[in-house]
Amino acid sequence: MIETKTSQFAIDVLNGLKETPKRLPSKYFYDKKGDKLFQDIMKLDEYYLTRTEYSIFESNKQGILAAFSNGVNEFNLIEFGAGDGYKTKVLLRHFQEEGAHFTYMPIDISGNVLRILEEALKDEMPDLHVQPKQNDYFKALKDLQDSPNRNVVLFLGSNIGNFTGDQANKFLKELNDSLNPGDLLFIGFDLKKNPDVILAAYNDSKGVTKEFNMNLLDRINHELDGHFDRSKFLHKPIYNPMTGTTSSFLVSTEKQSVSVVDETFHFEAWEAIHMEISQKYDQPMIEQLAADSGFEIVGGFTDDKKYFLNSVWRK
Ligand code: AVJ
Repeated sequence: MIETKTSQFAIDVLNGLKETPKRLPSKYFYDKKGDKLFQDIMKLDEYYLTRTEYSIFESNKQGILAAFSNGVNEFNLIEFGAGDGYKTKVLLRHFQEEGAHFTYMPIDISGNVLRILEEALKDEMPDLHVQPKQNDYFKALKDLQDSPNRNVVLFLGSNIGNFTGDQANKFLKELNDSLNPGDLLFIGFDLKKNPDVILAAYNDSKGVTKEFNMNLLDRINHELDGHFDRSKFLHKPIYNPMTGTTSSFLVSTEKQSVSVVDETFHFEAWEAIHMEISQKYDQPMIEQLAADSGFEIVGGFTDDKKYFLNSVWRK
């Protein structure tokens, strides 16, 4: 399908390529092929994030339920960007076994993802109360401000890491505005660690992450009548231990012109396109983020190696 010049995807891609330095928004990685590639990334030996967060849930499911249900009879468990629910199911299963009163509300922009998840849950946990919401995250939350139950928002997988500091602040402030006092945010942070471990997660030996980045060029070619030749770009991730930012770039190996929709973009040899950031955090950064957005940190769960942290925030 060729989209029109006025689709949000077209606007964001054209604007990004006009900027200096050039950039492409990583949120567009996730088309059908991109979803599949991210599933593959999560299974890579080098990609420790998913496995680590899963193990945190396995080891702390009792403590996590205690944090969520503390002082209330019933809660809404709202997940931003639920995906296939692989990690969340550990919690859902445990909460059910413990007889907790809650409704699971996965939110996603993609109705497709939600339908697949709902079917799987019906099969695996027939007694679970599931209320999927196909909506913008904040619009879905606004409806829940009238709920008598505590809202507990899950924002897992270090998805916050794709935001710049300013974007994360804005997002968390808006989230805080959409909650009631006493509501909780359960948020996953990938922590600063040995830079070699971090870099390997974004520069895997099988080249799946490279494919994940290159796929956006293919998507632009298919959907926006683009003419990127991926053999003329290198995938280059870097990690800055000072700032905790992993950045990934596609670097043009030669001087070239690439047309997209009806515009032409010039690349100098070795000019880079900024593709994605994956922010790594330390304790002071997390405390700052919580304070700036009006939350109080009331708990946290980590793994033995302190690779990842699931932090519990209260409005
Ligand atoms: C989905 C944002 C958590 O940044 O680690 C994985 C996406 N990018 N490999 C991450 C991603 C390259 C991932 N998040």
